[in-house]
Amino acid sequence: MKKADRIKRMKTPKNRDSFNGRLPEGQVLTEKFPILHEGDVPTYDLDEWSLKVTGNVNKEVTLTYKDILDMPQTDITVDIHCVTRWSRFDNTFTGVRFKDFLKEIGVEPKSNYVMLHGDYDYTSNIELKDLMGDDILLAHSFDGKPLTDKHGWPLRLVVPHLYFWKSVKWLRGFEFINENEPGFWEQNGFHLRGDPFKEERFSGEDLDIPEDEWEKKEFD
Ligand SMILES: Nc1nc2c(c(=O)[nH]1)N[C@H]1C(S)=C(S)[C@@H](COP(=O)(O)O)O[C@H]1N2
Ligand SMILES: [Mo]
Repeated sequence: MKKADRIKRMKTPKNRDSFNGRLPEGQVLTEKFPILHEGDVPTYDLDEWSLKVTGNVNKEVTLTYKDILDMPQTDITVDIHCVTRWSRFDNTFTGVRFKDFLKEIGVEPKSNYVMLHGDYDYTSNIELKDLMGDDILLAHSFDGKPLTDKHGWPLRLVVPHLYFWKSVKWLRGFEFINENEPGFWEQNGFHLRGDPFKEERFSGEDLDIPEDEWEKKEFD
């Protein structure tokens, strides 16, 4: 069964503790850290790695990994919520705040929408205003240690206030676009924005869903 269909058919968890509203409706708490993605885990030569900022901006920029590590660093401790119904509390990530990143590179956005790009060919759309909060991080570390390759090393985005499919692993680019266009999962049955506290899981349209990432369960 396809992913969105399968999640739609899952029983909504009952008698759940909402932890005073901290756990969104329809979610279950986990202490493990599930690993979920489409396709293969990339391998990198950091000398060849780059992060690009392109599209409707005052200037396009290409950054090295050192550029990122030289920027002001922030720790965040946040709850994360996956559309497949697991949530995990108190995850500590280290990296560069997106809003600090923009300032550091001197980029002025000329549009309000961003297509996030990750390897290999993963995309997710997001509104610029959803990137500007204090908790939005270009993260290289988890729990004080470099991210594992499966969790997105060398760099992943962390957008804790939206479902975790927006938190692009193996992040390679921010493309400023003029209209809000759907990324990979958003084209495949999932909501354009994805706020877990509003249960914005599905697009409501009847679309073909690609292979279920949840079939190959893995944790660490
Ligand atoms: N590049 C890339 N990033 C991705 C994905 C992907 O397939 N490719 N999957 C997303 C989805 S659907 C989820 S739930 C989270 C999972 O992150 P985790 O494996 O660290 O738990 O990564 C997101 N980021
Ligand atoms: Mo996911």
